Amino acid sequence: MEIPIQDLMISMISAFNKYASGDGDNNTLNKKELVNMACKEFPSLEKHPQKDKFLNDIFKITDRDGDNKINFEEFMTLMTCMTIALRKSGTI
Ligand SMILES: [Ca+2]
Ligand SMILES: [Ca+2]
Repeated sequence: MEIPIQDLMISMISAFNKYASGDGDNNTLNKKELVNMACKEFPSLEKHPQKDKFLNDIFKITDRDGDNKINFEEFMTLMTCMTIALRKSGTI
């Protein structure tokens, strides 16, 4: 099924807004919000043998400016890297 790219972009923005709004700051994901997003959107993570360490590492790598929050630009960089990795893996 073809999904227009514009719809995918809107979905990314909606997902970020949804998960970022867990605390008082709607413009960033804190670690808990990122973990919540990852577990809900990527259910296969539950089977990861080192899920907590993996998610901690992802948070550290994604937080490029080191302010302990993930802004939308950092979130999109993560999504881009994951999409490239998924394509490289050959599973799609
Ligand atoms: Ca937030
Ligand atoms: Ca940051």
